[in-house]
Amino acid sequence: SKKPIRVAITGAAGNIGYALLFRIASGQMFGPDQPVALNLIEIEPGMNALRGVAMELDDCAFPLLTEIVQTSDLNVGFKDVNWALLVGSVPRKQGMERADLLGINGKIFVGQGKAINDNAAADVRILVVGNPCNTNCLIAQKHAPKIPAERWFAMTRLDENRAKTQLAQKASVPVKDIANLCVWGNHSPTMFPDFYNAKISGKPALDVIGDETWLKDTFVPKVGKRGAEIIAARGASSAASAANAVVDTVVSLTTKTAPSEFHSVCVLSSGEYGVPEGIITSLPIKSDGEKWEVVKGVQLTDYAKEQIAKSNQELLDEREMALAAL
Ligand code: NAX
Repeated sequence: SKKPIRVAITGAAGNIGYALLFRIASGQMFGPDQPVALNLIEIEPGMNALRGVAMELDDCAFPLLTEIVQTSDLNVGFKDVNWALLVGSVPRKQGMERADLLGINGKIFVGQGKAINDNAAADVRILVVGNPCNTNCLIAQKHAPKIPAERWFAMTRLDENRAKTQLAQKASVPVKDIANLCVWGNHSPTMFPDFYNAKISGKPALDVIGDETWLKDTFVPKVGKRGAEIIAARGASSAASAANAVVDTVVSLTTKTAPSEFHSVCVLSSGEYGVPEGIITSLPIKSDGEKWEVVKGVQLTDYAKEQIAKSNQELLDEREMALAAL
């Protein structure tokens, strides 16, 4: 029988954790024949709730779930993990400056980076979800010298999925007919969902929608502010859709991407498309099932380049603030 894939999830007792764990344990992340072991990591105040979540996992009797580890000790939590999903982080509270938030989380992600470096399996891959996810990912990566830089990811797939649905609804087509929707930049309201390269039923989205003003002035801000819209309606932030995007991201990185498709993943930039080097920024990515690469030859309009540059400038500023606060 197959060796289980060991997955660490931080913030496992939180909202996203509650929507995510059951999907991993049921086989939706690594497939119906792949056993999984879950290393659930929480801070001390979350450990009680975590015990409850673990009991529920037990009560699902998932055939693929071989083991559940519950811990607040990072060295235990990241021991031998093949994937680390870093979901927990400290949310921004009223009166907290952006720099404070970057500083607090920066310190947390230094510790997590070191613990992953020292304990994880040789093939570990890391996806950061906890915000500010791009900069948190960069800080952790910088503190894990043993782990190749291409194993670090941050999540913009929820933004991609949101953008696809907005285009599908506008064009009155099923969402499966939308392709090549790359979100560029930071996972923040400055990200740019590139509608110019998006395809609707194989045709350029711009031709099908026929309204560039709507795309620029309604679609882009709608995607950027979708998180806030969900909070206003639900009284809590996106959880099931965020967990779904985590599953989608890992599936996209571990299976072969369809020939002309690509997906949005934040990776360490090495200067592709004129993006500054050394930031974790969202780019169009495809995978052969093992290795991923940045898709080449995507044409960017001047407007797109301007928007992407603004979002990447925000990442440079975040990096500076986070490093200054360490
Ligand atoms: P919750 O507050 O429900 O859960 C977070 C959990 O993390 C809590 O149980 C808390 O005890 C735990 N935690 C905090 N610090 C920790 C640490 N240092 N180590 C381990 N656990 C820790 O938040 P939830 O709704 O689950 O969201 C989690 C994170 O995802 C937030 O930072 C949120 O901003 C971010 N999001 C990122 C998205 C993305 O697309 N990249 C979208 C959804 C979400 O907003």
